[in-house]
Amino acid sequence: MAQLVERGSALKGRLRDQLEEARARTYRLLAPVSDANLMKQHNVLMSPLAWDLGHIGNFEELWLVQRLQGKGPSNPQYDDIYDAFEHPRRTRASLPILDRQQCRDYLAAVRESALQGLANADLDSDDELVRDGFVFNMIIQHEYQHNETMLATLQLMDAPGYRPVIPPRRAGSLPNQDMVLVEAGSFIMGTDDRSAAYDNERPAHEVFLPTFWIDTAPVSNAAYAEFIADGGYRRPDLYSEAGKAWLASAGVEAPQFWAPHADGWSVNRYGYLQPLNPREPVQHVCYYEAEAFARWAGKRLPSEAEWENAASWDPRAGKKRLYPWGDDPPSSERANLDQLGFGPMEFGVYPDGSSPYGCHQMIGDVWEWVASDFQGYPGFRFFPYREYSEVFFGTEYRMLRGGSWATSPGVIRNTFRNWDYPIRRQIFSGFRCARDAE
Ligand code: AVJ
Ligand code: FE
Repeated sequence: MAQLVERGSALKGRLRDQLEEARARTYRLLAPVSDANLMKQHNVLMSPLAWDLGHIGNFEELWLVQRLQGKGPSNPQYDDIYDAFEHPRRTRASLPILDRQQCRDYLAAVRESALQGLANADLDSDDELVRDGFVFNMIIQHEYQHNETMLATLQLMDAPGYRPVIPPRRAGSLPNQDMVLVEAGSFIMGTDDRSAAYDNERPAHEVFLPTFWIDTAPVSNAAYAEFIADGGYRRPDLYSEAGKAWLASAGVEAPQFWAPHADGWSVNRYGYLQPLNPREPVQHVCYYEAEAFARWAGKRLPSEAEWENAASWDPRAGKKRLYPWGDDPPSSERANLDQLGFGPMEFGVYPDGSSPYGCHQMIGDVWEWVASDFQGYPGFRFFPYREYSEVFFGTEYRMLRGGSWATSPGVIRNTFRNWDYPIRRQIFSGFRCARDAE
């Protein structure tokens, strides 16, 4: 019993620290943003940043104050304004959202009560909402996910709206386009973890996959520029039917934020032009561009199961890993995560981050489009609310795996599933390719 109690209080300490750390990150990201820019809708695809901020607080209130402690709403209007389903992103600027100071006060009041809820919670209880800290982990991960959404919004602001301090980068190399062979066999997809994993990652289940090849690295800017030079945007035959329709209507000829100049490409990062780095993974491509590149290269996109197998399965041990390198949490030696690098890293800088199959940079740098739509795993049960995953199941979305530089280490793992419309490019999305074995 003593051990259980100690485990409980150590876990509570960790949850409290992470709640505070997520909040500190939120405010750090928003600190350089003017009050006017915080309230403004910078792009129809994104919320005003102040909406994200208020929504972070309201989501915490709904779960850690109202649901967990049975308290009434601090202001019923907030539960409406910050309901993502009631108000699509493009309409959020016309809502009576709270300004910076009002948000600060609201979030602080909610947090005070939430921490009281944590102090009183029985993390060993039979209630699966609180057992092992599930609902607290959910709130922490929710704030991290909105941090990434805010980073996408910040990038869509006109200069001089946001000037990130970009840390020096380690020098990598130009990736070769090597592939590794994954022999036919079964692996365990998903997880049964009930403390941090989302409902859509569960349950763990066996999946058989025929032999396939997969790229050891995400597709580089260099390779992608070759695809463009070879007419990648002028050859509808490379695109799927849906991809052709996208190509015809989108009127684009490069990834989002690329700008042509006399002898090559620049990229617009946070409103400032930089030379395109050929050694970095390509980012800001939509699913259809990824699909077309793969066809051009004589390859295809991996399925979700192939991606997870290549990232997580240790065939010699017959065991699954939480991260490509093992079960240790991410560190800056192994993956480019954490939201403050403001871009992907060059190839080869994470030799210790590769998976047992030898795939690099599967976690961090860029989200990787995979050729699957969003379905629940066999035996899926929504928990704790249908609107996290279940309402998005179907063929409208495509999956993304592995997280990006803008993802927090606290909300990424081999089993984590992200999804978006296949036309979306403002997210930090790239891809790697796969191929059937002959
Ligand atoms: C998992 C990234 C698709 O942003 O719509 C945030 C995460 N869910 N608040 C989204 C989420 C509720 C979600 N994605
Ligand atoms: Fe949300």
